[in-house]
Amino acid sequence: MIWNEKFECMPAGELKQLQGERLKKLLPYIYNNCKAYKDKLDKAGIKPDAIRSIDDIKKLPFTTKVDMRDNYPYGLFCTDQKNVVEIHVSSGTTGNPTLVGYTRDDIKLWSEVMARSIACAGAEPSDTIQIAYGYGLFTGGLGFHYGALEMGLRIIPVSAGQTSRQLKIMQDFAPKILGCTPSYALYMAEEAREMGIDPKKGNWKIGIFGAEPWSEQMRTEIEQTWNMLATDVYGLSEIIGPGVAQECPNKIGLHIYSDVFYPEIINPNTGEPVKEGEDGELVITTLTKQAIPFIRYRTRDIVSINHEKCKCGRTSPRISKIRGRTDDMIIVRGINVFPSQIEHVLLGIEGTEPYYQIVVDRQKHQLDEVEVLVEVNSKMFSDEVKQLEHLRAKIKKEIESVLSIGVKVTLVEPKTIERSMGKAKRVIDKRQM
Ligand code: DLL
Repeated sequence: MIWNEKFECMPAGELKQLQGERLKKLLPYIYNNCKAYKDKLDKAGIKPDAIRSIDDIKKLPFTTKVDMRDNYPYGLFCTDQKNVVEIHVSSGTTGNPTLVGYTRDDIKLWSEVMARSIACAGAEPSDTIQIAYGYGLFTGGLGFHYGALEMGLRIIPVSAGQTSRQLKIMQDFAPKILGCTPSYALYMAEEAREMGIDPKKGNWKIGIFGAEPWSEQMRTEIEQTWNMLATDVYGLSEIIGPGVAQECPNKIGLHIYSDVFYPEIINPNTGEPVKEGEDGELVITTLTKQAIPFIRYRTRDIVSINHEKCKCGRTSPRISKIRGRTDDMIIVRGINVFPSQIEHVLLGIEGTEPYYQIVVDRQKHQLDEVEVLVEVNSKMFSDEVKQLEHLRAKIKKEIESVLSIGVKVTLVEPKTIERSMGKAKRVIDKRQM
């Protein structure tokens, strides 16, 4: 079903007009309410009235994760904190996390776009949804919750983890819609088989999977294993959380809600737009958000875009599945990990060298495993085993507290990690997706 036909199927000309009007309103709002944005626009020599239509968006400067870090925690807010009703954080590159906030209207917007997404996947208000995305500072659980509530689905808010409990719930309440990361869907199927449960025998209709990259092969495997239609949902905390774009059952790209999240695809090196259909970095402007609106936010996700009307009737443009990132961020069990976060920890610990490698692996149908290889200096290496073990435990504890996931830490002898003449290869990703 189409949740909001007016906006999702709006004729191209009308949509452009609406986007232009929204952008024209947004500019004075950010200029007058946020010093960081005002400074940015002044520096670029742009006054809010320079924006007359959506095409003028190209005159505006980009916003990046660095802006978020430099203005942490509240510098990019355009509203008083008393109007902020919820905050979420996700991993930043070093030190500070990325903080995002929502006003009551922002939560309404989030509910709306998530309802559009759940409906776009093919759910009906009478369906039951099992939400196995994490509830908490991660936006997955609550984002799905708000959307399902808006649509009127029956919600089972299990959150992520506790797999045997998830499986019991599936058997007892026979939900039709499953929301979780694609890798967790495969892991749960494996556990089900081990417990003698046939995943095919559920009452499933649709899965809504996202928060990490996944391939067409994974899709086929999930669809066959669970006997359901597997659809892709995309989003990022900065923009709203999940609900930025979603596949319909035709599975030919993710519909991006461009009446509220205006997309551009640029060459990440030049900042210039790429041709329709070519890969580039997705840049998003939030046209109606209040707490922290984003002007031309560089997502670092690589996609292509297609503006043709879809067979489902929606005119909202479609982005391809995420093909990669322009930075070195990896996603482990749905959590964003930047190698620089690990580097930051190591720099603060005596006895280690700035040489390390992160090995990510996934045995078939198991959860991702992370091993961090850390080179120790020669003085440390000649020390007692007890001391080395103490160092290892300390590194493990600190990395785990920064990343919020379990890691294995292995200390290696001085000069064993390959030196590089160019960009150091910090991450070895052995996962087959
Ligand atoms: O992952 C929001 C989300 C929750 C999306 C649940 C979908 C479902 P962050 O933690 O801020 O937000 O991570 C955002 O995750 O920039 C992408 O690199 C990646 N990502 C999100 N969805 C997909 C997807 C949530 N469907 C970052 N395919 C984004 C590939 C994805 N990568």
